[in-house]
Amino acid sequence: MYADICGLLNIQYPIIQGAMAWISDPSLVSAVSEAGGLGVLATGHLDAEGCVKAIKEIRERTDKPFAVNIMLLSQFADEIVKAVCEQKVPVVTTGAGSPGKYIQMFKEAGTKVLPVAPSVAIAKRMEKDGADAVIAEGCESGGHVGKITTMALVPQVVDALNIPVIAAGGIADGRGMAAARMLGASGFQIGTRFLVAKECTVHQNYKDRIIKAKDIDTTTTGASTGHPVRVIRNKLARKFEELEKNNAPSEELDKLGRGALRRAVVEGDIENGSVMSGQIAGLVNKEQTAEEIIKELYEQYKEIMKNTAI
Ligand code: TUI
Repeated sequence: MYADICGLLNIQYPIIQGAMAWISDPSLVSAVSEAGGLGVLATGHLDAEGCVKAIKEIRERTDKPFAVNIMLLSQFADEIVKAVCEQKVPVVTTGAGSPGKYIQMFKEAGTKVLPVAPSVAIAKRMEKDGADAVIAEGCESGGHVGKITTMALVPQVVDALNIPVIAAGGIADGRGMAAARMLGASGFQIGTRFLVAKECTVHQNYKDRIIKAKDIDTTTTGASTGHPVRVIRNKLARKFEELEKNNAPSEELDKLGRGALRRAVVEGDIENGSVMSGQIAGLVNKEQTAEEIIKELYEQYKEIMKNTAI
């Protein structure tokens, strides 16, 4: 059941930094990879040219393996896939759709493919399409989420698949990693905790809001569009809730959402912007370097695993 994710990805720790659009840029990605995890570049806000520039910047900062995330709803997904293959990026993760039609291209480029799957059926399809491992992501995650919790999703995906499973959603410390390991996960994807890394260039207001967050501070908006997104509840989220309660047309919701993530990440407007965050934000309470985060996560995980008895 357990697989060697470190061997598969050529990394030191089985810790994968979750891609966060506008947020996981070369600064964070290279810091995570340099510290022995897998840094993942988000490209949901980039075109192919921006993506290649970011890849080159990562390579100037580290010679360790890293990944590029392809947000499959992006209008630039086709050209980003082409660029990623040309650049011979070692690993891709995908989100918000199925990467099936690109898998052959990735294989030819020698790129490992780790799609996010929010259900057993989707995970099985991804295995059949040739994924190297899947990221089973529960709805505790920040950003675009499925319907099932990590606790329920991970063991069901593990049982249904023969490829390694990486758990995501609700993990921010060694206890979460150990719990996911018990469910059969071979690796751990962590987003919200890395959002407050010192090397993360997100606006300070965004970091401070995550550090201040309590367990019940997130909500999901946009379910009526088919793409529910987990965010910190704020003025924008309340506007979404109001529109959805009144069955507003999806164009109106799209208009409200346009530019909202950039507003929070770049401008620091955490009331009118989209502050995407996982439910575990309540556990994230200090800024540390990516290296400190990884070392602390792994030490805690190792200690728990060593002392685990029935
Ligand atoms: O993709 C994410 N998280 C994201 S993407 C994003 S940008 C965005 N903004 C507004 C609306 C939508 C996206 C912000 N956060 N996580 C991975 C993820 N993938 N979550 C759920 C899925 C997913 C959903 C359906 C993966 C595959 C899938 O397959 C559907 C199918 O039929 O193949």
